[in-house]
Amino acid sequence: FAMASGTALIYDDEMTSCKLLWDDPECDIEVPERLLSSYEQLKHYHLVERCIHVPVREGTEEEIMLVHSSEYLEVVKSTQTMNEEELRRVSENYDAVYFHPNTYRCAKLAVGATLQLVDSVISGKVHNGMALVRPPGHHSQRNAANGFCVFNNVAIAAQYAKRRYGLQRILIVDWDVHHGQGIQYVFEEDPSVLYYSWHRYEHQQFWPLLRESDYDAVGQGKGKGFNLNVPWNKVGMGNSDYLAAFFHVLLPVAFEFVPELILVSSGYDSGIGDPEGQMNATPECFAHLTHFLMQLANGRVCAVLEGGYHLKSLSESVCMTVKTLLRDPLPQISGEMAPCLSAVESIQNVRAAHKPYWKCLMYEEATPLHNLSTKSQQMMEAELIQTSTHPTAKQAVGTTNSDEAIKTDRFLESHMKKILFPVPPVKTAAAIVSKADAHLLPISVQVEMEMNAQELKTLVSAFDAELVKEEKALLSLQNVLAVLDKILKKKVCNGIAESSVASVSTTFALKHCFDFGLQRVLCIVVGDMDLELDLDDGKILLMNICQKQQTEKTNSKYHISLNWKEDAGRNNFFCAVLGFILPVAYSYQPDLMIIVIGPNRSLGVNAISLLTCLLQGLAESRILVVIQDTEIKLVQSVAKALSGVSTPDFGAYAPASQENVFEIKQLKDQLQQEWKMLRCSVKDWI
Ligand code: Q9C
Ligand code: ZN
Repeated sequence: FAMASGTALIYDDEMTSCKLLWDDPECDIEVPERLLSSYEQLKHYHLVERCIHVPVREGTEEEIMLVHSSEYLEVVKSTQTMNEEELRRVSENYDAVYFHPNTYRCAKLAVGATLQLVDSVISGKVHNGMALVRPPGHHSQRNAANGFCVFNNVAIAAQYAKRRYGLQRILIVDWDVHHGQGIQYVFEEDPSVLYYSWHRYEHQQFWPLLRESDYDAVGQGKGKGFNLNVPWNKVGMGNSDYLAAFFHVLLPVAFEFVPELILVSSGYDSGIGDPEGQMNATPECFAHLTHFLMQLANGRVCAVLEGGYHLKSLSESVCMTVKTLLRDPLPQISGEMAPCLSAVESIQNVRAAHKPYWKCLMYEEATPLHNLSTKSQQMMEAELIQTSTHPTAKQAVGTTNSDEAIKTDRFLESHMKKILFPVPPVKTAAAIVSKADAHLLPISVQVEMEMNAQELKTLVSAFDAELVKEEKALLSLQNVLAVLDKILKKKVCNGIAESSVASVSTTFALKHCFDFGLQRVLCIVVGDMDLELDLDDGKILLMNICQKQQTEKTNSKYHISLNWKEDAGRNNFFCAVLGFILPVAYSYQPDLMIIVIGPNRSLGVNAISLLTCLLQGLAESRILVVIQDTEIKLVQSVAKALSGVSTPDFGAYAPASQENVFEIKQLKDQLQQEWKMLRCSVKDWI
């Protein structure tokens, strides 16, 4: 069967034709330039030409009425012919809304653009895509416009996908900085739509000032457990806070939910420099968020623009999203990887509130924190200042908002130059032992060694004089070196090498990495293998996933041993990957990853592919996979994961065994001081 490929981009100039006609400081940030500058920047990075252009259309009345009342539709329709005076009067009936004579037309196009995207993705014409629309949608309600939103584009799209295609599970991820209360209201009692939103909340002091935006709004009736609110009680949340919320809240629940389609309420007012959000996430953060979502729902991700009011931050973040949808390797995420106390507190609260509804949270301690004393709060804050430097909100002292905005402009200008890198022309290289199997791989490059035999022998004998005499070992080292060399020289992004002596090959490869000048290599070993490595200097972080208890526990913080026995037929390794391996890896920030699959592996093919897929957010996606067994099914599956030709189907979910969960819990407690992204509870802060 042919896998859908390609990324849709939906945009039409006409959606820039509505704008604010009078003075209103509440609404003056929602401008046509939001779309224009995003599209310009996409052109600048040559992303537009790489996407499949899908035309917009108007949403029909019937489609709009999947969410809105006919009375409200008539009100919006009536604004087409109004004069300014009348437009002002209608606008005043709603909170933070303006109407323009073209608003109705634009709002219908915004709905239609969103539905065109959904049609393209579900029909398999494209794999994923983005719709750049105005006006935004997520605040609008059955009978009301609200917060610049007229028709609820994403909510309509979810209803449409259910009706037209019979979808049974849709995930809506709302990463806009505001709570999409409009979406929450539509699906509150609906277990077929899982709604996730994080938002600036500040204990209900931030707009829209609603009690029901807090973490304890979990859904109602049959929909209990299908509404996930992560309220941010402080401004200044950044990359590590957002990633922590993904690792510890959204992703475990989403993997358990098994969505068939993902709609993203893709607002970028949660990004750095935004005047509304006052948060600190840099554009590449959105690449990482997008990448994680692409591992679900067979990669069917539809991103639909909501907010985002700092033009430079908005447009760079839009580009990061589209670039990732196109499957480019990811830029390394910047900043210290440690969520702040307030973020961890919110995360703990949502996890506790959702414990009754999700198996992945069933062993959670049921302690929401709202009753923490001020005293211990203050103690924890003091502790926090010592343990993690966290960007605080920029309180503009003696500066105007526009000074702040220009500062962010300059910051982003140089930041993007630093993080963007030339993308290798080929993504995946492979060196496999039996050439006959090469055609079974979903990739075209079978790597040939560039180094001649003599050079190789010199290199190997410097490493181990005995090895040179062994034909088979030599071939293995050659395989590994050939692929590694291509990765280090950035001719490919990642690769796979078969080796009959994985342990020696890995030691050899690591040495080669440091000779090349790498600072940090994350080495994940699956199976039983003894690697003789010097782990004191922190240049290697060795994580061993094996079945048998490691007898002598090393005391190096750079050696982590995870005992994991995958129960037959159970698909539950993702709780280890999300709750443990990824947080540690993101805390470490490697320059390269080596995954070694040795003998007696305790993980199945699916689990290994999952690991390979999810780790691609790190080290600019540079991964070398060394496989000892010549097991073509495993090689094929890993090659697929690396090249991203298809998102592996991880199968139906089953909860992890109690032993496995406790193993993770224990390791988390033990290691969260060192690897701070592991934090999802504040108990050890007290
Ligand atoms: N004094 C979106 O981002 N601000 N809408 C109201 C009240 C309204 C944001 C301030 C912000 C609406 C799609
Ligand atoms: Zn917003």
